[in-house]
Amino acid sequence: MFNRRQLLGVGAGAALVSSAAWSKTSNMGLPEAALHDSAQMKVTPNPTTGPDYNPVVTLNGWTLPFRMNNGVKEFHLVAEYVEREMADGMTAYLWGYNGQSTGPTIEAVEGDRVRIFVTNRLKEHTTVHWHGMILPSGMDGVGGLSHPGIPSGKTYVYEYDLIKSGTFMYHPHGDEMVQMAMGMMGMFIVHPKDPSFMRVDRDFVFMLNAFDIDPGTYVPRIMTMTDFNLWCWNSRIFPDIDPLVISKGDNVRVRVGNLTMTNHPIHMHGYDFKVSCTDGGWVPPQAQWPEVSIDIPVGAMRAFDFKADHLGDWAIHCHKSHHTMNAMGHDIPTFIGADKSSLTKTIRKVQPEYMPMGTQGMADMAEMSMPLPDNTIPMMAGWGPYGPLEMGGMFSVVKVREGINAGDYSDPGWYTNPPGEQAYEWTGEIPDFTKVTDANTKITPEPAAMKMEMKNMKHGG
Ligand SMILES: [Cu+2]
Repeated sequence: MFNRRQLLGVGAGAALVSSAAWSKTSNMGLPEAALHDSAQMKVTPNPTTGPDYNPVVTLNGWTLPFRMNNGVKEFHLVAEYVEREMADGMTAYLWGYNGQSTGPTIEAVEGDRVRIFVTNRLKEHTTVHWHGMILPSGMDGVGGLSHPGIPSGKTYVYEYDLIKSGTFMYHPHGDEMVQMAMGMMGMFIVHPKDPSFMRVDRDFVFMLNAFDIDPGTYVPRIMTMTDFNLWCWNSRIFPDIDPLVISKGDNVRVRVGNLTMTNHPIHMHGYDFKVSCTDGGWVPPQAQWPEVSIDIPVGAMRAFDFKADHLGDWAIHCHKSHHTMNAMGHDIPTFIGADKSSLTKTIRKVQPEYMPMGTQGMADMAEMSMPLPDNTIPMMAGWGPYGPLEMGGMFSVVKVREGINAGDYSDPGWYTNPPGEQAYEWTGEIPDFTKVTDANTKITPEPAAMKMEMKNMKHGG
């Protein structure tokens, strides 16, 4: 424990350092705290100062503007309470930065000196940790270790040199469990100083995050550890995650950060791709390895690159199938193969419209619009050109088209498959299926292990 003298000593030292820093930074006052209060994607124009780079595109997000002050790139992050439309019909009361959760993407260039003002508008202290960055220990943002927590209402200044390019994140390291469960996080992209190094035409970025919000409520349950019901990209769920719009022939990068409490194997259809960047930095071209799914570990970032040679609408999603569902209760009994006919008769005596569901699978849940509580969306949602997609959560569509202008990310609609390039129904003769047993009417045989156990019980074993 600290004694009073040590506390005073630390306080006095900190005050000295901050007043020296202040004399360097005060001449322009605080930079404007830019605000973005919707989930509308905002495309960042190319830089007009410093080395050229191709700005990233944040799905359902935006990039925080900066100003130059004597050669230092200055940003202003505001930690605050926000409302996030997670999908049409579902809003959450979260904590975030500059109007939204997830927070804005910060973009800068290798070699930049950045000065990031962090204003705390929460009612408890916070900090910002710059995840993956190589920086001075006192700038690392671990409350109580690197510096005191930023008290409510105060502004702290983080200032350091960006000595390496790559894909990074930021998040609080003060009451971290609560503040991250409430949605405080964002991506930090550092572009290479050499504009031609690892350059791509389209550079998408999103954060994997998760919430547990009961249907009809607005505030996440912060004590949930694994059993979340909303699996998000940038605090957004399918069908309202932006598509990844690409012009045929583009070189494309997708960068993903994971601040959930489990790993997510992100799978993209129609392509193989190469892993180009990890938490630690760029993967040299000769060491890049091909994948069609890339596991994003907890607290990690991965980027993968591909050349968009294949036209079409290609699904991109987490391959844990429960993570492409919305607002799903996980303690629903399984009805596969169950005979609900007598139960249905009983229920229909009091509720004539009752429909038995789930005995042949759960696809019927996506086709029927059932009454829902306010402020939630169905667990399987989204309609495509050929019917329900039966997806939710961590799912979007990569849309590769001919001749999309650089900088245009607007949704081109659904892909029209050329003649002869779509699965079709067989209309010739089909064999007689009457002798084939319907698996769902068969009584499931008791597994051997269960039989053994029952036998043991009978024998008192
Ligand atoms: Cu997942």
